[in-house]
Amino acid sequence: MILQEQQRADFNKKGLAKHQQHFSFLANKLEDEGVAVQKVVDKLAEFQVAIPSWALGAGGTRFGRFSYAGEPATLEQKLEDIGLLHSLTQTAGAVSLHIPWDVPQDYAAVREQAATLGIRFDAVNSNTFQDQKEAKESYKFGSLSNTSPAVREQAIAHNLEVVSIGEHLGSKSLTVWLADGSSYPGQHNFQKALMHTQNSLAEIYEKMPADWTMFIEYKPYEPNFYSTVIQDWGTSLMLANGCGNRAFTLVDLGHHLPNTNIEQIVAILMLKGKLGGFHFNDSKYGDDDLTVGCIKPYALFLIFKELVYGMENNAQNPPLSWMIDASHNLKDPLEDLIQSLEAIQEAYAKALLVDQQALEEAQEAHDVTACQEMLQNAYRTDVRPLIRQARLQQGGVLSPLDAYRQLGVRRQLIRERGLLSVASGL
Ligand code: RM4
Ligand code: MN
Ligand code: MN
Repeated sequence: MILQEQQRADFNKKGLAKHQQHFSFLANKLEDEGVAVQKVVDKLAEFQVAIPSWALGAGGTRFGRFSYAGEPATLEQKLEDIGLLHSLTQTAGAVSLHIPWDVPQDYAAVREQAATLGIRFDAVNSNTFQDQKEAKESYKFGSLSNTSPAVREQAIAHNLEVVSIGEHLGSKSLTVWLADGSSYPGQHNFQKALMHTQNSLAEIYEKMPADWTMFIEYKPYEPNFYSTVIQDWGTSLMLANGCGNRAFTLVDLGHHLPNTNIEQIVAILMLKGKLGGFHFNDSKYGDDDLTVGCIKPYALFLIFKELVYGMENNAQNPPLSWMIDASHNLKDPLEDLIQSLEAIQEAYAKALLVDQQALEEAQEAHDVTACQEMLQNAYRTDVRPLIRQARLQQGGVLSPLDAYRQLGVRRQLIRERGLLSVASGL
């Protein structure tokens, strides 16, 4: 299914006058306060977030998985869904493939389909947290950190295969997330596990093409419950430094212990030029993978404030690879992704409203109250007219969720794919 330009334009007609009224009211107010509104709108229009190839179907929990009617059964259908999402929001112009869940059969065809839909291939992700059919070695006791050289070799070879798949598609980076760790005291020699991981990552790094980057993800616990080899950003940074200047840390919002100050982590990594990737989701307790912004929108804004500061001040840090890493267990995956993209744009827009120079002056004057007020004022602004304006400018729709429902997208997908289609992935 493809949404035609005309369908989007017809949808927009209904809300256009109201939008223009809201936008000009907000734009005037912000311009009076010294905000360069068009610049903010352009930044919002440019911002693109990759969708993981597994996110178009239902996720699951360790207790079960309930497929979502009409979910995509093939990579082509997954790309089709991202195309729908992108045509509505104009913010999902990239896909992040997870291998071996989504190995393309026909590279040329997949490349062409993505290009037609305006989607580029962002980081490719390896998977050494599950055993693959007919694999010689098992990852039950770890992959890149395993005590067995044969297992480590298999895991290294898999990562390199993922890189070569990515090369066919124009990807330029590899994301490594390891489930490696231990569940019982005494099970692991912490030092050896880290050393093996460092050496394995270095081997992958050395063999990647010279224009590729590596993102190293960390996570404090789960699936192991006593220790994780790459448990925190410090360990990830250490490993990235050990590999070289094309290896970076990846921050996944759900991969922190409760109440961790993620914005500070982001700031320090960008200062060091070492923040490469960023995964969005939200959580109440652990790595809950809930819709972005549904639980802690203010925390997300504070994180974005540091991201914006870093993007404006830290030339030593590369442009980031953004990805939504949320799992959809209850809601329509496409609706859930629309909500996540909206929350990301909202937090980003609010962060762009912060007058960084005035904030710096207040910080230097030790005017704590003023500092707090500046952040809260930006956060309390209803920025949705700016986001709608950015979408409109790019050919998207004013309200993606309403358009999705009114145009009957899911109904049409069910008609095409049936009620019982099953997506590969989580
Ligand atoms: C992990 C991690 C990775 C994601 C997998 C599926 O928790 O967040 O980024 O690719 O899940
Ligand atoms: Mn992640
Ligand atoms: Mn995760």
